[in-house]
Amino acid sequence: MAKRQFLVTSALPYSNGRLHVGHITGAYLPADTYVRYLRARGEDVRFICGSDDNGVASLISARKEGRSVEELTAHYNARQAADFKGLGIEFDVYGGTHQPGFVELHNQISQGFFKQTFDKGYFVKKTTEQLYDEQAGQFLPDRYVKGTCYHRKADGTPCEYPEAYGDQCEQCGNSIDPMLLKDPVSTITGTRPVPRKTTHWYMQLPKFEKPLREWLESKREPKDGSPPWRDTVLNFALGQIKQGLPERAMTRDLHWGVPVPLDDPDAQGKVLYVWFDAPIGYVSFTAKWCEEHEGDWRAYERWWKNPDCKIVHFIGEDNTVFHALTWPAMLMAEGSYQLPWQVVANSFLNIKFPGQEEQKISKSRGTAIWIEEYLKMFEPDPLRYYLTSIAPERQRTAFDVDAFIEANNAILSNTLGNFVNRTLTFAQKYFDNRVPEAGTRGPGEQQQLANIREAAARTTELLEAFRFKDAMEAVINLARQANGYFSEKAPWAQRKTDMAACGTTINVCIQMVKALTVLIAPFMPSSALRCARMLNLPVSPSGQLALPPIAWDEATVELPAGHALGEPVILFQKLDPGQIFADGK
Ligand code: B3M
Ligand code: ZN
Repeated sequence: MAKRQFLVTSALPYSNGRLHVGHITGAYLPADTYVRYLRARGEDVRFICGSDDNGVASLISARKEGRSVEELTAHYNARQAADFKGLGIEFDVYGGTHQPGFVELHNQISQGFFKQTFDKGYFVKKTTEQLYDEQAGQFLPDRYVKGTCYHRKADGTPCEYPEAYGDQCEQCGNSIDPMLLKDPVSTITGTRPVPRKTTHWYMQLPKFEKPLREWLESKREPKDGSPPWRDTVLNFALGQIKQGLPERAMTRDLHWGVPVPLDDPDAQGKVLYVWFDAPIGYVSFTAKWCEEHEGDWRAYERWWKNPDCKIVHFIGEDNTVFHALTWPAMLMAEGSYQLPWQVVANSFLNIKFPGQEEQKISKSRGTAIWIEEYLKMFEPDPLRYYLTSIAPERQRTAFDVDAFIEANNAILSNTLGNFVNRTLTFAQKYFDNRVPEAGTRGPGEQQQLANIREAAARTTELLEAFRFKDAMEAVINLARQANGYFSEKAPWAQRKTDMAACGTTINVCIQMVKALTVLIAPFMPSSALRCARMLNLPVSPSGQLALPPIAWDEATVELPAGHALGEPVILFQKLDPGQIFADGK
C-alpha cells in the first residue's frame, strides 16, 4: 500500500512557564501517540512543535522575573523541551518563534504570509481607540485586560463572568472585544486603563464566514472517508460563525515579535499579532527541518502546499477559535496552503489531591502537577498511561492522584507487567529461554490468537479515529485476557503432568507478549522497548524511541518456536500510595 503523508503539530506552548499535566494531556501526548502509531505503520510523518515566544505574555513574565525576554524565552524553551523528552514525546523539530536559528526564517515566512494576504486586499487599516495603561506606558494587549463579560451564555442568560480576559471569556467561551468589557482593569498595574487612539490592520474575517462554514460542515461526515471532526470542535466553530466573525486586528503596538512588513509610517514600531505569527510557526519550523535535513527550506511546500499531505493539529480546547476559524481563514486568504485535515481538541483537566475536592489546575494556588517534579519521582509511562486513560476527549476530566497510583499498581504492574513477567520468567526457567513448540492448539489457544487479531484491528480503527482512550483500553483488555489465560491454563501445574501442553500455553503467551509489545508502543514507548528487548526482537540500533521498536503489522505475526529470548526484567514498579506529588508552587 502506498505510504500516506502526515504533518502533525502540537500547539506551541508559550515559553514563559513550566508545563503541567493539563498541558500534556491536551495537545502533546495524544499527538505523540498518534505519530508513533503512524510511524509504526511506515507512513511518511513529520511531527512539529516549538515555543510560542512572541507576544506580550513573555514580555510581562520577563518583566516580572527581572530578565530580558530573549533570556526568558530561551530558558523556558529549553526546560519545556526537556519535559517533552523526559515523557518520550519526540518531535522531529522543536523550534521557537523567537529562538536563535529559527527566528530569521520564522520572520521571513510570517512577513511573506502577511504581505501576500495584504496584497490580496484582506486587510483594512483602521484607527481606533484601545485601552492604554498610563502607569505602564503601553497599550494593553487583550490578555492583559480583565473585566466583566458582556456576552450571553448558551442558555441565554447574561454571562457576567467577572474574570473575563480581553480576548476570550473562559466561562462562556466567546471571544471578547476588550473595549466592551465592563469595569476593565489592567493586569499589569491593576489600574483602570484609558482609551487612546492607535492604527492597526484588521483581517476581514467576515469574508470567510461562508467558505469556513462549508468547509467545517464537510468535516462532519467527510466524503472521502476521512474521520469526522469531534462534535465539540465543529459545534463551537459553527456557533461562532452563526454569531458572525469580527474583523480582527492582526497587528500590535509592541517591540517584541515579527515587525509589520509594510512601507507605511503607521506600521513603525508595530509587530504582527502573536496569534497571526504563532500558527505560521508550524510552517517555519517545518521549513527549518527541511533546511537542515534536505538543504532547502522551501521543501516545506511538499508538506504545506501538497494536497496529498494531511495536516493534523492537536490543541487544547481554548485554542479552538484560532485553529478552526482564524488560522483556516488566514490560509484561505493567503491562498497557496492546504487547510487542516483534522483539528483535534481536548478539554481541560481538573485535579484531585487525596482528601481534597476536585479543582481547577492553578499555578498560583499551587494545584498543578509539574512535569519536572513528576519526572524526578517516576518513569514516564505510568503518566502516559494514566493521562490517556482519563483523556478529556469529550469533556473535562480530572487527574486523581489516588487513581493514578491505583492505575499503576492494578493495571500496569498487576496485569500487564505481571503477565509479561510470569510468561518470560517461565520460558527462561523451563524452556531454556526459548519460544517452545506450539504443539497442539485447542479452542482456548485459538481464542487467544483471535483475541490478538481482534485487539490489533480494533486499536487500529480507534487510533485512526483519534479515539486514544478507547484504543488504549482495547490493548489493556488484551493484557487482561492474556493474564486470565495464563492463570486458567496454570502452566506451573501443566509442567508436572504434560510438558507439551505446557509448551503450547507458553508459546501462545509469548505470542501475546509480542502483540502487546507492538500495541502498547504508541502509548508507552519505553515499556514497549523494554518488552522488545526481553523478547530479543530487533530494535532500532540507536535505541531511539522515535523509531518504533517493531512494525505495527507485526502484532499478529508469530514468533517461531526456538527463537531465543532476552533477559526478563520488571516492567512496572509498584508505587506506594504515600508517594504523592510535591506541592505545585
Ligand atoms: N501559545 C498556547 C496557549 O494558548 C498557544 C498556542 C499557540 S499554537 C499556534 O496556551
Ligand atoms: Zn462570558
